[in-house]
Amino acid sequence: MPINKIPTTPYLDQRPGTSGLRKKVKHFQQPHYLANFIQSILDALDSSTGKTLVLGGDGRYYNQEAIQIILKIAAANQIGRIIVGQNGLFSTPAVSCVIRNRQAFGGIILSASHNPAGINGDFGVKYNASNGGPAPESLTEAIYQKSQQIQQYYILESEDIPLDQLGIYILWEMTVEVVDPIADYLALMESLFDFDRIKDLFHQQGFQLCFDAMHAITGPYAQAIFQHRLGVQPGALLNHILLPDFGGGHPDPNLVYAKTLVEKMYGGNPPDFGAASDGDGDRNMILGQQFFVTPADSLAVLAANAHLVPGYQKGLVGIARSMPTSQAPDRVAEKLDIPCYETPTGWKFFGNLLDAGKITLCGEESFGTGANHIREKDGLWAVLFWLNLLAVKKQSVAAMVKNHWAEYGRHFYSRYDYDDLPLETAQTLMEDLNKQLSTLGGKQFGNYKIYTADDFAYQDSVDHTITSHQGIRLCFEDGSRIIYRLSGTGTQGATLRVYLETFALDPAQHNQDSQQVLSILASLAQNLAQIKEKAGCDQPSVIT
Ligand code: VG1
Ligand code: CO
Repeated sequence: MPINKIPTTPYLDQRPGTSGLRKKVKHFQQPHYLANFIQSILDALDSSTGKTLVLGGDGRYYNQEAIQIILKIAAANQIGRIIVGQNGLFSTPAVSCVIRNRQAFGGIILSASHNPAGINGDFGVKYNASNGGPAPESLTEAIYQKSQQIQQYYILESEDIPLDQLGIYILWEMTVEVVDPIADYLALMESLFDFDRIKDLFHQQGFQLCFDAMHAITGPYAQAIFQHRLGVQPGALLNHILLPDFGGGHPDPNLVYAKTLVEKMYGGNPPDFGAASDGDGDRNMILGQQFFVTPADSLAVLAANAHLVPGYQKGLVGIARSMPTSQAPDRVAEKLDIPCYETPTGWKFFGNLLDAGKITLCGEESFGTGANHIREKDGLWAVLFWLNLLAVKKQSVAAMVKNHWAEYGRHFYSRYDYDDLPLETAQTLMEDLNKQLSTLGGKQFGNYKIYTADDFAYQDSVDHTITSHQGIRLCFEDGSRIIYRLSGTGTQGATLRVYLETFALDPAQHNQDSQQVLSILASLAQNLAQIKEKAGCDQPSVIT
């Protein structure tokens, strides 16, 4: 079979962001755009000849075509074997699981995660290393450098592989194994959680579940796990049919975008437990009856109760959270007398800590929770963890969280996103904030006094690399914080994220509304950064 060497020229915009390369579908469909990036990944890898890669995506528009292109480029570049999910599908956590299970060299995930899909939506490509986790910064930078020098790529001329049929195929010298994308993942979940007990919760105790797959990749996984394995009634699943445009929705599981689920959980006669996941299945939102669990509270509750679940009964070695995530998990770590690490935003920073056995659980405010079973955040894992705990504790979600607050205090938390800002405006705003940093320390604003203000830099405790400019952090004497950073996952203009946090120990204050509690801090955040003056925004685009 002939291998074609295709001459090409670099695209200047192929630097991966927080989680891989994300662009509009049409941008990816430009001549050679995808091929350039895939060739750059393969060029950046050390000796990938003959090795095994895992490949799959969240099923969004362009997934199928992209997989066929990638298979042919991989074959032409002497990859030994590719394990691809049936129909080209794999959730992000499942790719991580399969890389680890089958000792693959790495994996390629096709997804733009929580970004909308469809012909006018977004597409993305991410490389994961042999630990199953997102490529570290050194590798994403090397990929980018290759993409800037690329002059040709290699591609096999051949027929497409029938991805709908399980089996083994040969593409020139490369083996393509089309596998069930759910089996390995389900087996891993069964090894961590007490499925019989969860089944019992549904069948003996009449516990009602509602899971919203947002027409994305967790649809088929939820059907296999909740319906077929745990026997919940089909009506418990919302939007579980995977569609290439994710039903036109925004596959981000939060109170704004998971509207149908939220209405159900806050309406009359709600189910006991509600949950949703994002486009590629690594995020989760947890709801009780008329009750929302913030992601940081969720991580804190899971950490405090982990010993009740089979996979974690030996206890935790440590936990980690991203810097803008609330400090609720820190309090649990303190009580458990284990370390709590603070990392920059993005799952890649947890990898070294997990590999070195320094942490068991970790999470981010952006609805990401995970553990050492894989090297990605894991939406359905978090849902199963909650279900297992609820089955053991026999309490409602709200009761569990409120009891947690009574013991540890409550961190009121919210994130304000200002979308679609001109890049320059957003960058100037951040630079101006940076210039103020040296004068902010010690300043008093009403009841809030800043004790430290900095531009967050992180030193990895394993490889000692330093990552700077990870967000502007204003820390107040009473434990409150305001954090500003720019998103690294958008595909259009810039998104400014403002994170707000304040703490109340006294249970008498715990039932207040978080927006109300945070309102003074919110105006302070807007004034200090002059968001209205500089960006012309009266209100954030999304509040979570
Ligand atoms: C966002 C979140 C971050 C998360 C990342 C990828 O990044 O804030 O916490 O790790 O998305 O999540 P940013 O740079 O836009 O703030 V996923 O589920 O989109 O892969
Ligand atoms: Co995601």
